Amino acid sequence: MERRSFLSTAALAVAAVASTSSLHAIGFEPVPSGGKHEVPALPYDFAALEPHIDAQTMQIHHDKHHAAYVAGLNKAEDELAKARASGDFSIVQHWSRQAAFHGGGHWLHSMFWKVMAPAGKGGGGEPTGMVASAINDSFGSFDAFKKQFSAAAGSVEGSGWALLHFRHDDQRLIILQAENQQKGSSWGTTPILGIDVWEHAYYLKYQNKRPDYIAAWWNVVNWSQVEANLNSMYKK
Ligand code: MN3
Repeated sequence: MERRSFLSTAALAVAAVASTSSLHAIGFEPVPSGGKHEVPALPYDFAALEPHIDAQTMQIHHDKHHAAYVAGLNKAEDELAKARASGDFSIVQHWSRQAAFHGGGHWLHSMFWKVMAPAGKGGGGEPTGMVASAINDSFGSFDAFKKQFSAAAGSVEGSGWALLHFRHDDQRLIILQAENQQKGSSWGTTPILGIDVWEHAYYLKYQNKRPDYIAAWWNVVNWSQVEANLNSMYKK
């Protein structure tokens, strides 16, 4: 549990109030004690999100990009363990940054796969119940939320994410950007929904038309999973 708690804190920068079980619920796969991080299986086929996200993009994104973040996180943690063993911390800054970048990538992609589902079969539409209430409370309306989130996604400079976070201290929802996999995030918040706007997430199908990809992505948002993610935030 100590290792798991450390990993949660270091890689995810979540508030102490978020329990390990709640992190697991939103995509974080705890590693066995002493084990390595692993790429989680997609909960659907590569082609399941067609026509909104094409199969080739999904395959490369999951099997190559996500796998590289997992490898990078494992590498960074190995190197930090070596540094502790040798007492040589001369490049601890490098590996700390690598742990944040690759750890952020691993965690965000693990969430990303789960908050999507085939259009019309769990994906798309509008949230109901507690998610609809939380969005209305925090943004005024679903339409206002959707516009702000789309604008945030469209305006990420370079590679990154738009993320809907649960803020633990006042239990409100906020929208933040994350450049790369980690920069621009805040403290005491946990993402419960996010869209990857790295070019690798859309370029094969949409080329430079990021707004078209964002508009299509709403058709595959799995609001039931977002509700599960939000619900897990309230459990201590
Ligand atoms: Mn990506």
